[in-house]
Amino acid sequence: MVNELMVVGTKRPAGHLQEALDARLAGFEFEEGAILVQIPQVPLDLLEGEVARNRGYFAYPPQGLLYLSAVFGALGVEARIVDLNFVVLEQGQKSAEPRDVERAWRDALDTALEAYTRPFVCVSFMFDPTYPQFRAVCEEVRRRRPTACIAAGGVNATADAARLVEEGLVDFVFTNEGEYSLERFYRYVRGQRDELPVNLVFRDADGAVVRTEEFRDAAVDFDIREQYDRIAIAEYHRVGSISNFSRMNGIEVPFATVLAKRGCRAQCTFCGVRNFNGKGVRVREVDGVVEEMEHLHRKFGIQHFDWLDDDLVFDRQSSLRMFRQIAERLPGVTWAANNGIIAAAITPDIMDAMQASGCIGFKVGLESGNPEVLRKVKKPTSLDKFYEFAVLAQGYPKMFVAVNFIIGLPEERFGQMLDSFTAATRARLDWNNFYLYQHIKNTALYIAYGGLSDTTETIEHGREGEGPNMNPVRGGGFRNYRSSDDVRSGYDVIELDPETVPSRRQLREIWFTFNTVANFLRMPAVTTDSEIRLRNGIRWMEVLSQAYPEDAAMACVLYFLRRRLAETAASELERLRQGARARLASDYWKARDRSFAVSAFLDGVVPPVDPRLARVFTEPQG
Ligand code: B12
Ligand code: SF4
Repeated sequence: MVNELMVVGTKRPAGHLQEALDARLAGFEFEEGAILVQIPQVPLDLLEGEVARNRGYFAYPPQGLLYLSAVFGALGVEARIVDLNFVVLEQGQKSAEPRDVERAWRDALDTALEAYTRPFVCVSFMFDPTYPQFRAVCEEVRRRRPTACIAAGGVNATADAARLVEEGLVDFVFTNEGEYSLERFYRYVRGQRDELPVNLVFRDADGAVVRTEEFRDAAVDFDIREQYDRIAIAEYHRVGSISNFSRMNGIEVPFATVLAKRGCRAQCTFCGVRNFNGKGVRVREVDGVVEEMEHLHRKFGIQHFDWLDDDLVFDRQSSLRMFRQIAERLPGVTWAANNGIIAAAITPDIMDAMQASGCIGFKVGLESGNPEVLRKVKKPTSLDKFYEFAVLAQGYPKMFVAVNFIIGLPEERFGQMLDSFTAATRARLDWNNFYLYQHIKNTALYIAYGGLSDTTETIEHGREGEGPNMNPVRGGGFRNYRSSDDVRSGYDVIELDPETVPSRRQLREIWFTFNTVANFLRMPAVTTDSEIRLRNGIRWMEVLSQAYPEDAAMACVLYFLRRRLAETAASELERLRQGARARLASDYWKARDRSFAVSAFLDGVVPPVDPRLARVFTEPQG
């Protein structure tokens, strides 16, 4: 493996930029030590102790920071990683009182800051909704170490770079991937190179935001094995999960993430990968990837991996080689691909190799069941290819397959959304994620429809969830639901004009109906003949139900599935049934039950689907 960073020629910069940079750098110290910070991913006032104890929040190891810390290592600068998300989740399990949680992360940050007088503080900022946490962390650093240089990087820092420096939250933003940019930055700071750093955004002496040249095609083969010593990698499973897949595997199973490729062959208009990572896909050496996994397995007891790749099976031959090496060198480990695989690229030999190497499940993105929408968003698949894949997947019931749909894309009509519902019920994959479209900065759709951003929503704050990534009512869970006259709900959504572009409030109800029918009333596990599928369905629903302790539909289906498997003692079944009944007692769930009759599951009956909706899909037989 190599840590060698590729160097490109850059024209000698115009004098102003260089002067501005030199003036900005003056007074900062970059050699004493670097503190690399992952910010809390959950808004502190919404952190729930029970969910934290159930490990229902995402606990992703800060993979980007491990890569950066490898660069600091190569540069000879001491670096420490502070994962404030880990700190917050750990504290949330003990006491989720906002005051206690806040004190915990501030203490952890202050302890790291105390180790240096003028550290170089690098803060990762991945998601727009975490801006309040990002801001609070930057302000705390400024307060404690006013002369420290603060830099931000990450997908959202890249998209919002000008704002962050204008607000004075940070001194520099490093856009795009950080390894090469950091190395170039240090060479400049150390006077080893005349050329300006790349991908750097800052303010000049007049307060104007300036940028250095953009570069997006850097090397990807880094050896980050030693960097895992800087985080409590063996402990992440104790504070949260990385996906419903990791939870299905058992919440006591230590997990880690791994990245084999950067970029994606496609360029979907709602996705920022191309703008962030650049064109094409850069593939790591297979040996390096598998050695990293072996290291994690042997040294830290990691048993389960999740890929962070955007295009995991790009380069069929190297993918096959990688899966085969994993099967050979890491027998018994499991893995999942929560970030999704391009369905059209999955061939039978890839499926075989995936299964043999320990894959327990993965997602694929179809996004829409409407051909016009698919073309418009430039999704690299056709409906025919998707259905071909869906048939293939039926032959591999051990791997739990979920498919992603987006509803509410700009200008998407209700009739087109119905096509997605039809595709979901026809494909009969194990689970369907219906996401409400959210504007993501730095994507082709955002650029085209920028003005829409204030009408869109953010997802539910870092809580693990496969279906309700958007709960009908946020913050208060299912407690504060109010029906309203101008929005159709339940099966009445089918009466909407197919040509209409639904409002955001209407979309929530469409989401609820699609989700309830496709994932609960007609979940394939409810009718499947395959025992493995039934067992997987139970595991999936069990872990989902822990992350959504108030959801009555989940509890009713779970009861039904356990009864179907006929392995649960009568007393335990009765306990489940009573639990579901208790969830159904709220006004919210009473209203929902009147629409969808989910409580029929508790009598051992699969609820019928209203014929108005049933006519858009074919009811599964048997
Ligand atoms: C893991 C992951 C998640 C995890 C959370 C990760 C975490 N930290 O907690 C979960 C599953 C929770 C998640 C959720 C979502 N995600 Co996500 N996720 C990812 C994923 C797959 C991997 C991230 C990663 O680790 N990458 C690998 C490391 C090496 O890269 P990195 O973190 O970007 O770090 C590099 C650079 O950014 C930079 N860098 C980072 N910080 C800093 C700091 C400094 C100072 C410097 C110099 C450099 C630097 O250098 C690093 C090394 O090159 C990415 C896709 C991808 N492959 O990156 C999507 C991605 C980040 N997610 C995305 C999206 C859309 C979402 C969701 C909205 C999806 C949804 N509909 O639910 C939600 C939003 C969650 C929220 N809170 O709002 C988008 C982009 C979002 C954006 N802001 O533009 C991405 C890019 C996927 C995509 N295809 O579009 N996600
Ligand atoms: S296939 Fe997935 S990762 Fe690739 S561009 Fe489309 S949405 Fe993004």
